[in-house]
Amino acid sequence: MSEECKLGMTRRDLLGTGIKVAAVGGLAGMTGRAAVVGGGALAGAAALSQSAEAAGGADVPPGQLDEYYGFWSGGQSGEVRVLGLPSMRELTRIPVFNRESATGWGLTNESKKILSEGLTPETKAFLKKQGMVTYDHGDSHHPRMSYTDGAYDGRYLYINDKSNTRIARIRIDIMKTDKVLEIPNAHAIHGLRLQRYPKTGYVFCNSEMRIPLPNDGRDMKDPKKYVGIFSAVDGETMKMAWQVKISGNLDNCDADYQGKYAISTCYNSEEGVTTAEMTAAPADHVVIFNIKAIEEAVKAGKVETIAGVPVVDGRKEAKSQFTRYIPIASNPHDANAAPDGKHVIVSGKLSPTVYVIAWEKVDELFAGKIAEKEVIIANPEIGLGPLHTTFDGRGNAYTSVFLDSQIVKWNIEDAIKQAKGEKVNPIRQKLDVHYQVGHTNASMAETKEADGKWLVALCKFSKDRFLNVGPLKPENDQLIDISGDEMKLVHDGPTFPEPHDAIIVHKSKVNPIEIYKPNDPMFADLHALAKKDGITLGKDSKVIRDEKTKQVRVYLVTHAPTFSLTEFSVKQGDEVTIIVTNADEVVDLTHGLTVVGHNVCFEVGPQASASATFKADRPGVWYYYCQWFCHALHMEMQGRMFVEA
Ligand code: CUK
Ligand code: CUA
Ligand code: CA
Repeated sequence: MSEECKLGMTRRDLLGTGIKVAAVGGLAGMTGRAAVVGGGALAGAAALSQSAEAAGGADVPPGQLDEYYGFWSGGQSGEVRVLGLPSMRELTRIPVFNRESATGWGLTNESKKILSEGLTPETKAFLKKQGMVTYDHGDSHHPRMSYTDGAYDGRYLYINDKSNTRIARIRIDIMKTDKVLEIPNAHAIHGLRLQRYPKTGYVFCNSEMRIPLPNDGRDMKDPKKYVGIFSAVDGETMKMAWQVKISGNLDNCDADYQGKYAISTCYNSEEGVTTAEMTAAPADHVVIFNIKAIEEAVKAGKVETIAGVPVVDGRKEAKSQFTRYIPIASNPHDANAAPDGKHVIVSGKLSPTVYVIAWEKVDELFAGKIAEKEVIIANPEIGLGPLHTTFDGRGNAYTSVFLDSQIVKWNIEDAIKQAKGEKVNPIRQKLDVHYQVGHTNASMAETKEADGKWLVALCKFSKDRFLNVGPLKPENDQLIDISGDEMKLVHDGPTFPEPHDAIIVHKSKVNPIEIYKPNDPMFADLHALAKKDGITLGKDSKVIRDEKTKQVRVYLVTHAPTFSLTEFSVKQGDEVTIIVTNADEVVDLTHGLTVVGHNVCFEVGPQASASATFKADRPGVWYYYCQWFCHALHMEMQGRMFVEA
């Protein structure tokens, strides 16, 4: 490493070294462009200040930082997006269940390992037959950040994949996915929420579809024999903790602030398999899970073990101490725990109402003192198609109403008073959104530190709000200022399909590092490999070829703007692994490795290591280059691989 490349030196400093300032102009243009994405390009200072006024403080002028992070589900894109709020500028994307070209997610050996090691043996065998090591896509819905005592602790973000029955964990310190787990015995993980107290703790996830257990060809035509499953995963180890068999299916879920209960909604108590069957009954239910009772049964070994997971029977007919079934009008959608720690709101969907459930009544229910329906202490009418509810920490709830295309603000205490017969109207305001809103979430509302400043409405359709981009239209994530008495719409944000859900986290909770630690567990395998090869990762460059196995390992080290080896040779038919370590200790000085024509392309951040393996089967000269703008001489950062026939 050169003298100037010391820690603390900025990327801009580095870009200027040994090159005329004019060459840096391109980079200034680049950062300028990035600042506009999603934030609405504003022409001139006058437009800026006018807009800031109209935006009610939502405008974040160039050069200023946002106050909140937004973690957005990427829906069927399978990723997580990170936004700054209130500007709604997109800051980064975190590949999770998808393949990602820029970072090499799903291409590098390290990411392939993360994506495959948590799959069940049956899935691994199935994928192998397809010539794959993991799935190439995911359908992510619910991003949630880890808690300690009901507040965000900034360690992890978890998210589900409905399409392939997985969950994933993202490390907030580096904003990368570090674990992916397939949930056995389940089918399509939809609802995902976290244990809030004492900490996360469990990741609760719902199997949305019911299947025969085991799902091996038996009982296929007999849906009455299918089983619904609720799962708890240990969020630290990302291993299965336990599962509960339930009646009906499960949609969304949440957990309380005391660490006693989880709750899931069910739209298919009918246990039907067609829309007509699933909507036939006038009522469905929510299931409340007694965590302590389940833990005790697991500890005492009073479980069935299915696919290695301890499973208890919480079905209705089992009349167990594990679950209670609360009747709710037909096809409810979400259950959202209020930051007051006392209430959880279930949204009716087909019913125009929401249900207020009191956690302390749930204590009484499990103690056998009251009947199921008595845990519901209010049932205010909200509007047509209530789906999700969020909170401002001042006693108000905000429910997204899909059919009416509105966010409805209402007061929880007034709803309870109304239910007791008092003449009060809990509805505070109905605000039109554009259009057909799904999830809504407010700043810090998933925690006891809900601060009631901003709310997003994730609208499923944008219709006339944006320029036409063909048949596939963007969705519309709208930002609403909820800090005053009245909700004010301040921003329209077009998004690629399909953010189901998002959380808004104060920046004080999110503290990523700037430069990788070379001994990060992410690179442990590569350190071990290098040691076996008798070299030090990140110091030595070497080409090692095993004549017997025809395996080649090429260790490259990068120092802007060069690779430590500018050529190496392999033989046709060799299995080549290229390991790259970025030795630069400069903030934002990312390099990459692309091998032309070989499906190799990945990112290597400062002090990171990464690798990819391929078969060298095409004789000739193949260039490799750094695809990440790293230096004024970035274009020149390249080398040649000779594949000898
Ligand atoms: S679900 Cu998509 S709008 Cu998956 Cu949380 Cu309600
Ligand atoms: Cu290194 Cu571009
Ligand atoms: Ca139903």
